[in-house]
Amino acid sequence: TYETFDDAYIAELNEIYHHAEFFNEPRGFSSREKLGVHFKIENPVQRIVYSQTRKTNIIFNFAEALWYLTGNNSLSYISYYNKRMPDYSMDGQTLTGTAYGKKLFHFGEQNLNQWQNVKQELLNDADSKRAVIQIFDAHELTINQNLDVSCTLGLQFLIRNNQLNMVAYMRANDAFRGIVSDIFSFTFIQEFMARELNLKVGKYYHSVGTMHIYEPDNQWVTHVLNESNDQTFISPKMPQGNNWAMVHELMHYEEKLRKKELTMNWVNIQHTELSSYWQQILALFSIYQMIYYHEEVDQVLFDHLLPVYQHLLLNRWPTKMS
Ligand code: 5HM
Repeated sequence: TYETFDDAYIAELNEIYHHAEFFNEPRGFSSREKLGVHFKIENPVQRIVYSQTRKTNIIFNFAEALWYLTGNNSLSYISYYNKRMPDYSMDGQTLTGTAYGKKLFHFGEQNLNQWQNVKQELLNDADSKRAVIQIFDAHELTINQNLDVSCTLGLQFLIRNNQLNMVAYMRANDAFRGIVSDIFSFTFIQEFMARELNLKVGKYYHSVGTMHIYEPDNQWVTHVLNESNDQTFISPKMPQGNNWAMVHELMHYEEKLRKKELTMNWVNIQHTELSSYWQQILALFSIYQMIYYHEEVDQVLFDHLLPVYQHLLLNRWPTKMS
């Protein structure tokens, strides 16, 4: 049990690195692993990894979580935020396994909206143990040379003591890289569902078949583990209630920013209908447009970010933010 994801990340990384059970080469990639890893996070709203050497990309984290919530599987969207994504695409247009949003809102041939189904299940029976969103699809193993097989099997929501708990089940999780964005996104989804159902956010449980570290990351991993990290930050809570209108408006601006059809300063952002929690994310996307298109970062916009986001941007892009 850990209080925050930051605590869990360092402890579990240390455990896999120093006490691996197996050294092997799945699909030819040397790695060390532990099987059947489970842990609990008491406060899933605190979902950011602060390590100075790991250098969390908070903008990618939000972009990916929102990619899931919009049901989108487009490669052009997500590769704008992460240059490595095209490596996993079979057709150069979409992602099949990693695009969990498509699974959440348009699962399989029947195009099932699992979000609505799970929400309805929880409204019908608050004690339900059936509120599962399925992600891995048996079809994925039938595709020859599949580059992108979902690592996540499913997400289970459980209301207990009026709190929304969630269990994420993964067949495989990269304990150094993938986990940073996976737990960010899954706990974001948990919080989003909790706010929508007007419940408190409960605990988050992470359950993984194989948790591993790839050998080329070993040196970087040791730097992260040797770092003394005594900085603590608080990340903000999502507003209570239904946040869908906020997401739709935010993503309307996101698309224009990404395609460079619009630029936004702090005054423009304040004039949107977004509440301050969502304005902060829009400000991050606006700053990312400046980073991506090699423009000078707007200092006024940066100055209006929450301290936690300022810290993460300074740590990740020190020369851009000065
Ligand atoms: O050979 P395999 O399909 O398991 O390779 C996928 C790799 O990406 C694994 O190391 C898996 O743990 C990592 N991964 C992750 O950690 C992949 C995805 C995409 O679904 C993810 N987290 N979300």
